Amino acid sequence: MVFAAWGNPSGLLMFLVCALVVVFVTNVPSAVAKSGNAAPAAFNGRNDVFTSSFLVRFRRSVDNDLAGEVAARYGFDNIGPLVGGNGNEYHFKHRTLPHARTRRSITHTRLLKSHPLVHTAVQQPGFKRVKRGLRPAIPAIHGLPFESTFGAKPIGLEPSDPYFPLQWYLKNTGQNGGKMRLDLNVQAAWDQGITGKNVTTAIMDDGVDYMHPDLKFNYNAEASYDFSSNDPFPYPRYTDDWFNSHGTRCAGEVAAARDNGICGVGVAYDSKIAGIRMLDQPYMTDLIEANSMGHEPHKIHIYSASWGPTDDGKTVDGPRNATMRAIVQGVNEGRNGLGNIYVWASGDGGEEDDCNCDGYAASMWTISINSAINDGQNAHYDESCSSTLASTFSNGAKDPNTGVATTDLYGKCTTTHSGTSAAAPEAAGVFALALEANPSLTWRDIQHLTVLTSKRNSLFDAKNRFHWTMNGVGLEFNHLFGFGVLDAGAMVTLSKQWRSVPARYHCEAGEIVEPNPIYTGRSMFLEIKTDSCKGTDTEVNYLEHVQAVISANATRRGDLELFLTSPMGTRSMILSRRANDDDHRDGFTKWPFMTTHSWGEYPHGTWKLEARFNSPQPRSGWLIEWSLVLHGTKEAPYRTLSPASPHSKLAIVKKAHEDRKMK
Ligand SMILES: *[C@@H]1O[C@H](CO)[C@@H](O)[C@H](O)[C@H]1NC(C)=O
Ligand SMILES: *[C@@H]1O[C@H](CO)[C@@H](O)[C@H](O)[C@H]1NC(C)=O
Ligand SMILES: *[C@@H]1O[C@H](CO)[C@@H](O)[C@H](O)[C@H]1NC(C)=O
Ligand SMILES: [Ca+2]
Ligand SMILES: [Ca+2]
Repeated sequence: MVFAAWGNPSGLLMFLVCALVVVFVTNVPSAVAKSGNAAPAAFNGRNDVFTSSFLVRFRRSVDNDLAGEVAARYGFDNIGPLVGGNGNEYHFKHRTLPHARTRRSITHTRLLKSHPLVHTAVQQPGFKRVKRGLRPAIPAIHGLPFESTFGAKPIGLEPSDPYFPLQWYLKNTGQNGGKMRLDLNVQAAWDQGITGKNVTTAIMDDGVDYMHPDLKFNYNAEASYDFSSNDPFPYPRYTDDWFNSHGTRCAGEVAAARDNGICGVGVAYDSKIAGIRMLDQPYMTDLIEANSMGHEPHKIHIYSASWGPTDDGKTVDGPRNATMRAIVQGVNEGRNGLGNIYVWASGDGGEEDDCNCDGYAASMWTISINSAINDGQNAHYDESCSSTLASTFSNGAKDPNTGVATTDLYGKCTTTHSGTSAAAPEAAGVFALALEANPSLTWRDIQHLTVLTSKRNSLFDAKNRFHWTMNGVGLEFNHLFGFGVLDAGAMVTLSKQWRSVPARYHCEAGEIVEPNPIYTGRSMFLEIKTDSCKGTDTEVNYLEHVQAVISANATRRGDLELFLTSPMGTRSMILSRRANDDDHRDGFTKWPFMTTHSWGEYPHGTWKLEARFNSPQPRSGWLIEWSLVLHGTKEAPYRTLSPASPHSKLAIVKKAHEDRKMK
């Protein structure tokens, strides 16, 4: 057994970046999450190219005009300041360099650096970010009958919109072979008069058809922007295969209008949507991602993303420097200090992929959402991972036309939206309802509310691999679905009486920096014994997220599996087999594997890490480094809340917390 050395893990293994190797220093916000100390990720993917975009860092803060003059002198356009750059950092784009080339342009970098005000200039790598979901179908012309009942929205009455009966994810009556009452339980929220008023969700995607008659009155133009073509109009680019319908479909799920005789309704049909167009360009850059995620953080409450690194089951990629900084800033300072809510689609790589290898989905600062279909199974394209917090719905089981019914390009409606793409915006809509019910909820309150009010309902693993399991404080979780399906009614009810949870701390609980070999046929175990920083400023007694930051390599990375077991006995699969991942060189470098499964648990004691190969072939590898980071509170959360029923999750966790204190 190897026990952890105490102390600071930094500085031990900072090393070269080669191809997909990721130098990912764990991102640990300070106690009250105020200082935004993003320890950034630095990595270049093997397939990266170099774009015509440059990050220019000035020696001092400069205004936009001065930056523009400097840009113009060397043949660049000044795209504008970088979010989080304090007026020192600007995004320049060269006027004639090609979109993408395989080599850096030293000449252009040197030119920029020759200016006395310029400190550094970094040509931006371009990388791939893909929309989740299947290729869009061009909608048929639908001639659905409907009777309009304009006017008041009396309690208990269903929306009259023609597609509402098809929106089984809002109200499942068993239509199309679905399971009755397996839905988001939105009517129970609407019946409390909560419909998303005064809440804005940004759809970070390929644009939004903001002239769509079912969206235009809920469009928040002031909070919208087009970062793909640098103008205030995030309208989707036309293609004849409707490739750019993704954002419009996602927008309708959140905020399509009610009782107007058009399409269906959004989960939060009185809320606003902002369009942030940032996909649909030759290459993604860190600067575009960063500016998108940090756009108007006081006007935008929720950011919804249904895209990410390629779901090929072999990519290990995540947010890069500027993007990481923008997310941390959004969480710490956005919404006037309450923190922006980032909702993330967990991924469509199916069982071949693991969303813990997607640094956006696996981040503690995003809420990663998986999907279920209308009879309670997971969808075949769902990825699983221990960082998923909860689930919503994607398509129907049998009929491809029973996807998510929502708005489509050019004023149309669709019934075929699907993928975890379709799931994330539903969650954004539910969170918009919670924020109307209680506008002072913080980003962490939303996560706690999600854990406490999501339901197992009738969700199950179609292949019977992952079962519902109780964690150490009685919370049921499933590796596929997180804590279950969102329940809008329950979330709104609990939001109303919610008091913000106590301050959050991060405790560096221990680390093992010593290579340990792993061989086929035999599990390798490591242990870290921790008092979770007892008696220090960062004592954690009630867990939220847990990160195992790991460096490892293997003769075949995809055959490596990792499990983390908490002192209370909860076993999280933090890395599953990825059949397509044949990497034998890069391994993982300080990769922050995250689990939500120990939520609410007491972290003192021994944490076990198990590494093994899942392969009939002989494999070998090294677990090079493991550090354990615990996030949570010193004080018990939920103390002021009174559970509605002794069987509620809130009651169960509160009792578990009280019972432990008695001991
Ligand atoms: C990202 O940040 C790290 C650490 O601060 C730095 O070493 C690296 O060069 C940065 N990468 C880029 C592309 O700026
Ligand atoms: C709506 O939200 C804004 C800021 O997000 C706030 O200033 C305003 O008071 C809110 N209005 C209502 C009616 O709640
Ligand atoms: C894997 O890590 C071990 C231990 O650090 C090292 O000796 C070995 O060279 C690494 N293998 C590869 C392929 O990088
Ligand atoms: Ca409508
Ligand atoms: Ca993935």
